[in-house]
Amino acid sequence: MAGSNEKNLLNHMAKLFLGLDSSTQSLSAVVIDLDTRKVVYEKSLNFDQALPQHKTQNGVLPNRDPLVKHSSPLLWAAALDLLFAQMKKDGVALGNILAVSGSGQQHGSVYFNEKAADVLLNLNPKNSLVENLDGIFARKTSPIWMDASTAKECAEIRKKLGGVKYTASRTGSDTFERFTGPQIRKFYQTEPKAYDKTASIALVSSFLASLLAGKIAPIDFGDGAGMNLMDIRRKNWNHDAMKATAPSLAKKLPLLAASGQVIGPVSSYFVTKFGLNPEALATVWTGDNPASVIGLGLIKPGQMAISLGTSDTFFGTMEKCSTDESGEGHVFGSPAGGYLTLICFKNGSLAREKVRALYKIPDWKKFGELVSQTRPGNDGGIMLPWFEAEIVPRTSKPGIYRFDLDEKNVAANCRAIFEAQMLAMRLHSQWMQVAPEKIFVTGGASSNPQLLQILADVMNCRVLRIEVSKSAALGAALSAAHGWLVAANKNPKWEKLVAGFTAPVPGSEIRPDAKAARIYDKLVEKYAACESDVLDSI
Ligand code: XUL
Repeated sequence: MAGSNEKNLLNHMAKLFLGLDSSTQSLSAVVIDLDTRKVVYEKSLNFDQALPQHKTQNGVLPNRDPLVKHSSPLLWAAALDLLFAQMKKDGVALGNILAVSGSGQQHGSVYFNEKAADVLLNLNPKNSLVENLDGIFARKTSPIWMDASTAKECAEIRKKLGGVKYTASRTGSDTFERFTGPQIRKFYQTEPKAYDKTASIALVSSFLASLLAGKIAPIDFGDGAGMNLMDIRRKNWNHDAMKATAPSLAKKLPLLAASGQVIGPVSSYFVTKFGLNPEALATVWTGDNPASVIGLGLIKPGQMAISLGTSDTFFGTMEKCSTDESGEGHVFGSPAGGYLTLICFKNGSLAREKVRALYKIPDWKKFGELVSQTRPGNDGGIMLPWFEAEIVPRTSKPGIYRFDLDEKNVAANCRAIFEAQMLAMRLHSQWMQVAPEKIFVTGGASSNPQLLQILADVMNCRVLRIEVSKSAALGAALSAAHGWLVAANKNPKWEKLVAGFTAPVPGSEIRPDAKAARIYDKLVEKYAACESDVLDSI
């Protein structure tokens, strides 16, 4: 428990808000006290460990096709039950929670049949969520953001919409394999009968919001923009995109709404079973990246952050909607209004972990020490660490490529993977045209000072660590508070709301080294040439 602040939990006047985050590998909860501006509780539950009966590996169901990555909506529902039970056991004052919001891994989709609405309305607290939800899905599993099996559907939709530039300017992004529209098209083409039986399509975020609200929840403008189906400027479902994707889609998509908007009181399932207040509000959820923008306090345009998580993402707040003509980056709606810009690299932590495992390095401290034994620029050694099909640059063929880099040199390979990841980030973020004076960094690998120095040097920018291990769940809790204040006509200001929750770690600032920065100015060109060579040859 953060700070073991029992007083806050027991204080009956406390204004508590719950934020949940259903990520690729875990479900997390953060409870905040708005008056004391403190996180009073946080907990994470790892899917593979807590729910082994669902047979996931790192949150993904095994599949013979390396491009297919699905997970299970029942796993996410079971995790929700388990986490609420844990919060009750830990003495969280669930009766004092005024509103709940959440975030989910983006793009993943859930397919309800016509029974779902009724079942959601009548969730029986005597049974588990898994038992309650039996028979409400038109598709058993959910394609998630790691899926790369829809290249054909992407090409078809892009063509119908008039090419990369038009698709991006209309929906915020070019078509991407993991985006929900191409995934829906594949489902419609490969399982037309099951598609016909689909009454409503949810994202991971809106699926879990539906359980909490006891009714089909809206999709928000942040997560909705990750579907290639929403008009990014008008923030409504785009007719041409729906038509290019699958028939009768307009009937199957829920409403669009702002995240944090009140859906209604929480379902009585959670009141009876776990002691939530019957007046607590269920609100609209968003994607994990939009929620992190709030959790990290990136409210002002131009504020940028890097999250070193399962995927590495580079994102920030943008005033006007400006899309990437080359089609690599994305624009999503921001929960704080306006827009957020993002690029996503699939080979983040999992790739770093693979290198660590490959060279049998016992822990990240040792990994960092090995990096210190090498020089910035790695004497020209470069690695392309595409352990999984990569999103940026786009390739459906996994592979590890080394240039002027000896496979047996352990220390050089440790430096090489992180240098490659940061060089890719620098190269592929040029379209954003942002020149931040500082970058906030978060996520598991951000506790490693050697890696942060590489980041500062490659980006030639000051780097500050924000120690919010659960930035998405915190952002969701703040979103719940925002929604509750709006509903109470309190006219909340985002800047005031996030203040105090998200200060950078004191003394964590890392400054770029001018000499190293010059080395990377050159190396980025070699890195770009290596990328092009490999992409041309595979
Ligand atoms: C963003 C993306 C990932 C997931 C990870 O577009 O696909 O960052 O949201 O959960």
